[in-house]
Amino acid sequence: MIPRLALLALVSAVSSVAIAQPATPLIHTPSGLELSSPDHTLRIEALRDDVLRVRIFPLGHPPEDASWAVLPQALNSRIPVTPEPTGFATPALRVTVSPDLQLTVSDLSGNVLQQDAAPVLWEDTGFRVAKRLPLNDHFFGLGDKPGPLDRIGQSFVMWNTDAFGFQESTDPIYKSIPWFIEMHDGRAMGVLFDNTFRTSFDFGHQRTDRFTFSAPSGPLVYYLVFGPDPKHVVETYAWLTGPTPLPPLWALGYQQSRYSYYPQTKVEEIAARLRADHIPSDVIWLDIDYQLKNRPFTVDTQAFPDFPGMIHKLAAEHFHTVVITDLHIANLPNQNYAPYDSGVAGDHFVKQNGKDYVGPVWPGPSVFPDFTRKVTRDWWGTLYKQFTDMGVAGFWNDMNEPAVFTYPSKTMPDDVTHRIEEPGRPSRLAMHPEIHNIFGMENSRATMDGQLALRPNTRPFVMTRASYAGGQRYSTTWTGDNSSTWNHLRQTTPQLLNLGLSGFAMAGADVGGFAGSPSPTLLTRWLMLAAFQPIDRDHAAKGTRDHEPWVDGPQQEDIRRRYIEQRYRLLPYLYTTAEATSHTGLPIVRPLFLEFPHATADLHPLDQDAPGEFLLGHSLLIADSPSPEEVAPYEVHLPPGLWYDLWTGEKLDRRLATTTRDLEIRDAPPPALKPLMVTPGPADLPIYVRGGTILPVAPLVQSTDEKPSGPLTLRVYPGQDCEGSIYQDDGNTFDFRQGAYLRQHFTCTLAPDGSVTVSIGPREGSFTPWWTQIQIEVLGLTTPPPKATAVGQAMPLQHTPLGWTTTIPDTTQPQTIRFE
Ligand code: NBV
Repeated sequence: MIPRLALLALVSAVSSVAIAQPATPLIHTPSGLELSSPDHTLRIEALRDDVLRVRIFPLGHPPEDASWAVLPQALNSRIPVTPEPTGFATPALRVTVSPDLQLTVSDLSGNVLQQDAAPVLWEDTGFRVAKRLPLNDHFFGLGDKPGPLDRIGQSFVMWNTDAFGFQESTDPIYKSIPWFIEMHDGRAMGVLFDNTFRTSFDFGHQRTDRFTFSAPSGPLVYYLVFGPDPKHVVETYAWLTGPTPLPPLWALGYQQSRYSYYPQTKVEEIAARLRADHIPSDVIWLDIDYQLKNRPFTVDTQAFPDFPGMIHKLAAEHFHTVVITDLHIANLPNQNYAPYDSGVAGDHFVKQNGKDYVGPVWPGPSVFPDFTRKVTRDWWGTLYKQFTDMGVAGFWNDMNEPAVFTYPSKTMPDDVTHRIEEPGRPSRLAMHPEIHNIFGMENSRATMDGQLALRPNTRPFVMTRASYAGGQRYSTTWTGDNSSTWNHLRQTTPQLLNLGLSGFAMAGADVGGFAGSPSPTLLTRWLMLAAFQPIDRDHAAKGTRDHEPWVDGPQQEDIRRRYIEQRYRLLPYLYTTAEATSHTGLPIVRPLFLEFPHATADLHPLDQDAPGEFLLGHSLLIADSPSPEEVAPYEVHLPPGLWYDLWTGEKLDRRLATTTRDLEIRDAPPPALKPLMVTPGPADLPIYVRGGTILPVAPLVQSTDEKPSGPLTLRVYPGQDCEGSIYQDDGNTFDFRQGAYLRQHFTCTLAPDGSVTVSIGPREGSFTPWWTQIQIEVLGLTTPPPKATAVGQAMPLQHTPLGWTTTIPDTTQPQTIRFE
């Protein structure tokens, strides 16, 4: 057998000969090139220095220049390139092509970033792209597909599927996000394969020396997004497809759901108990049983005799209500069912053989809106009026793969036709296999746009189950019908991390598990962990045991409450992170490699050693056990640098005489860091704060409607590049766009004499926050500071369990406070 390395060398030698040959028909274009073989044309365009669009199409038949995923401004962006004999260069990349249309992309230092392994394989209407897979390659992304964080060695299919009871090995599940990040030696390259058909991905599963992506039909178009920093790749993906917008603040609160809280008295009882038990909470969810016979946009008035009154009462108790609105409209001609009647009047349903396609779902025989038409989306949006008028706060789009109770396909037949009628793209008919994977995304888009039309100055909250690349623009999401098992608790981490890398920053997994009944300890640990995930929503299937925080008695409830309270105290940090996400596209929860791509000696992603760990924003590291079902010692792999224990304030120096910057110099790989051994008790979850963080913390509230009473605390963890910031606004409207927000930046410096100076920067924006005082709490000081001074005045100092603190009035002006 030829060893793999030798094989790679051989393949590389063969194709470099091919690349060296002059590519006669090569045409240089202002922003790229075009090259034709006897039957196909390769067209490459540089959209930016670091973004290429690659298309290959049958000679003379360029594909439609349109995308459901990529924003028009990105699609139309071009930069001038420098022509070269066998390709071109941008200020970041060098592209070389061979006469058989193979492609090599390098950085300007000559590092090959990606290289075709073979010419494109064409078969009937389909094709396969094959790229070389060097050793030590790692792959991330593809949304919430289950399994380990790193996709290496696996293959996947994109076909949105109602996957009740999915397991780690189940594929496909609900979403299709054909976007992945290849990490090699700490360098990142992203690929968006923008084809909506049933595409396939193989990351060294069939052949260890190749990764491939293929489609049975549709255009061969993909975008290459160069880092080398993985954060830059994720940010650029947001440039291509849009970032997750700023959610309403309440969406970051604790959310209580079940299939189904029913009847009205039960809903009111749950809300009352949450308040009586002082479980901070913001949202109550209503599943399909609030409707009459499962018909979307109806209310079962027997079970809910005063639905609007209930919504108002919940709002008065500071609960936002989210209701489910599935997309299948009951097929009820002549029965005064308005969604059906108005849908038929506007010809809004998808067709089969020229007639409305009818398929069975929850309401029985149902028809399905044609969401690829703008007029249909606009009509769908109007259906929400009765609920928005009542004050329903958010909407839940389930079953939109679309799920249909026909077996074995569990979806619409392939001969269902959709009409694409979309501003900015050619109108035409499309068969279901082309539309299937974007159907759920377009459903959520219609819901979101509908909210914006009905309540133009309220930030919409939509949650969808199915989606496609770019769907984060329209909706938050969750991972569907998971199970109440320890494995599924563990699965939430890689699923939410990969979703975040794939654009969906606002995501959650059913807390406690949907199918089955969690044991008391499983539910407790799930509520503990989910307190640090973007969406914290407890949800359960019909017939399972109760899931609410109080169900297993006061001891368990106390632990659960403590973690939810911690989330609420950290809301200023969480909200500031979410607001940054809405500009940068960086996820709220992050794998370690995203912040520390060079943390290991051989540059493998640190996450591989630490499967229970993730970062919440830039500064907090959650280190759950890889086997949370037992109280047993495990290793915590802290990235290099200084870290502090969130709970005790203990300082952990992981510097080993190097700085993070040193570590990024590839010639000087860091020595392996020794992991920490921890054995947390059943009520403990290790969390660490990155040295150099200023963490904004609020007094506890019972809901985000409540104004915190007391000072804003700035918890200062001295370290390198010490800084922090806070963003605040009314939490609900778009007034921030007119300047009604507050943004403030903080820094700190640690002098060689041990004194710490904290600077509060100028305020940006016109929003008046809840605090009038700022408490500054400094951790990690080895000797107690004799005094604190602000504006030359001595301030009273206090010792807290975590460090030393002083409180100053918030003058709204920049201030400097010294602990010396
Ligand atoms: O609407 C009922 C459920 C819902 O609770 C769940 O979250 C969805 O994923 N829905 C699926 C339909 C039925 C599931 C058995």
